[in-house]
Amino acid sequence: MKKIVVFSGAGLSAESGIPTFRDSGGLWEQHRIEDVASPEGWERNKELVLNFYQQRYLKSLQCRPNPAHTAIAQLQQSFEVINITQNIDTLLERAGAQNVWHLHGRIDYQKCELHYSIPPYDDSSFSCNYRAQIASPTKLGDLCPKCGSQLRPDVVWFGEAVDMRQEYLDEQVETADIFVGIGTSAQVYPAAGLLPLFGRAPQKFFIDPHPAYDKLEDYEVLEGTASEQMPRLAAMLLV
Ligand code: BJW
Repeated sequence: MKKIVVFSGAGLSAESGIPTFRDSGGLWEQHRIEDVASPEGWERNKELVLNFYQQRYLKSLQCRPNPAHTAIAQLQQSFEVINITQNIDTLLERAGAQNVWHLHGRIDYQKCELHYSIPPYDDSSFSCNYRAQIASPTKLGDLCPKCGSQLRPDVVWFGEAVDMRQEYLDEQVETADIFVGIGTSAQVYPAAGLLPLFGRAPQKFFIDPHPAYDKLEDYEVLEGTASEQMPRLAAMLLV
């Protein structure tokens, strides 16, 4: 089976009703990154941060996978499909995608606020490794059952380590037959650093209505929204 690696950003879920970050009207126009997406913001005002993620958790429950998520899952009929996503929503999984690696965490998990990690990200590198799926949003006063510290959303804020699992990612880079980048401004590192690595894949596509990634010379750029272009691409690949 040929292998397709799909690297996604917020644009993949935009048409499901989940706002992007940097588009006009995006999340970072309405919230200060240093208040809601940094360890310093968390130390200053945990309730504000928890409210921000509570709203996003509840919103994500109302949203449904769009035709792009479904098309990506359908590719599994004929390909090995690896999803590497920057998104914290679980719409790919809800569409039926089986291999999904969340670089920036998951909205439906919580972890201990002491869950700081440094490479190589094995259990020994965590001060407290408590992490669990949630059925309701984390609130101030919800404490870690292991160490008694405040619980927080299982997401990666600026200045925090991204779990890159280098060996796993290197393997995907080396073995990808087809690479699809979709709905990302490619501004946030180290995630965006994967794009040049996947430039080695024999066939490459990039889907975005306003592609901002600046090394697209040898990509087939499908300019348009995820739900327009991804089903078309999947139909073409599945023939
Ligand atoms: C559509 C569409 C439709 C719209 N269809 N498409 C190297 C150089 C410079 C800086 C750095 C560097 N390396 C690290 C840094 C610092 C920093 C960074 O990258 N800063 C840059 C902004 C300059 N990175 C970090 O701090 C990272 N950590 C780190 O480096 O740690 C080092 C360390 C090592 C060891 C020990 C300790 C520390 C962490 C980054 C964490 C990012 N977190 C966030 C929040 C996650 C939780 C949450 O969701 O709240 O992740 S920020 C936000 O940006 C979120 C996203 O995953 C990420 C990427 O955004 P994305 O997905 O690209 O969205 P947008 O909005 O930017 O773009 C949307 C795109 O969709 C656009 O192109 C639209 O056109 C398109 N679109 N509608 C298809 N319908």
